[in-house]
Amino acid sequence: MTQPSRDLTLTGELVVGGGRETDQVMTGNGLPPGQRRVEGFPRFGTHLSRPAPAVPLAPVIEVRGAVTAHVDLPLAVLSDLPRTEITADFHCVAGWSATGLRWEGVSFETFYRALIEPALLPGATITHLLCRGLDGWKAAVTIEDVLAADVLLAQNLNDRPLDSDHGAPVRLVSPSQYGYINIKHLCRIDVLTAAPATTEGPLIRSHPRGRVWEEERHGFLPGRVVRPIYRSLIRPIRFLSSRGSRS
Ligand SMILES: Nc1nc2c(c(=O)[nH]1)N[C@H]1C(S)=C(S)[C@@H](COP(=O)(O)O)O[C@H]1N2
Ligand SMILES: [Mo]
Repeated sequence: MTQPSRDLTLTGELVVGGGRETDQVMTGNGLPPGQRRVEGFPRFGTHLSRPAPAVPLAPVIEVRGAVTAHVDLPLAVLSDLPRTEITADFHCVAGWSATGLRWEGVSFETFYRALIEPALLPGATITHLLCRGLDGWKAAVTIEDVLAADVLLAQNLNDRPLDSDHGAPVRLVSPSQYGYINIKHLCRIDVLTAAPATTEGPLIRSHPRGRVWEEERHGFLPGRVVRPIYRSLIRPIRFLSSRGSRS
C-alpha cells in the first residue's frame, strides 16, 4: 500500500536528529502513517525493565464473562486446531515498526468458533473481548477486529517458539492494530456484551480500536498530534525493556 505524498512530507518534517533518509523512504513505501522502520524486533512494553512472567507448567487461557461456565482452556488444545502462518509488519503506537515477522499459530477466528462460541450464554451479543497477559497487561478488542482474517494466537515467531521477550507461551497478533492490542503472554479472555469502562486517564488514553492505517493512536487526539510526544517515549521504553530481557 502506498501513502499519499502529503504524508511523506509531514513525516519528513518531523524527522529530527536520528531521522535518516531511509526512514522517510520506508514510510512512503508501505508503512502506515507516522511509522518508522526499526532494525530487528525490540522488546517493548509497559512492563519496562520487569522481566517477563514465568510460563506456568501447564498454561491455560481462562475464559470468563458472558459464558455459561468458567472454562480454562489448556494451551495444548491449540494443537488440535488447524495451524496457520502469516508474515506481517508490527506497529507500535509510539511510532516504530518491525517488518517481515513470520508468526505461526491458530487463527483467532478458528479458536473462537471452536472453543469460545459454544460456551457463550444463549442470546448474548458479544461486542468486545478483554484480553489479559500473565504480567497484568490488558486490552479490549472489538469482536469485529479480533475476528478479522489476519488475527492469530501465535506460538511461533520466525520458526521458533515465542521467547519471553515477545510473549511466551502465546500472544495475540493483530497486525492491523497497534502493538498494545497484541497482548503478550495471553492468559485470560473476558467475553463482554458492552464496551468496558476505560481505566486510563485522559492524557494517555489509547484509541479503543487502534487500527494502524487509520492512525487511531489516541482516544480523542488526532494521530499526527500525538506522534512527536509518543515518539519521544520510544528511546527510554526501549532501553528499559531491553534491560529486563531474559533472552
Ligand atoms: N503482556 C503484555 N503485552 C504487551 C505489552 C505489555 O507490556 N505486556 N506491551 C504492548 C506494547 S505497547 C507493544 S508495542 C508490544 C511490544 O511487543 P514486543 O515486546 O514483542 O516487541 O506488546 C504489547 N503487548
Ligand atoms: Mo506499543
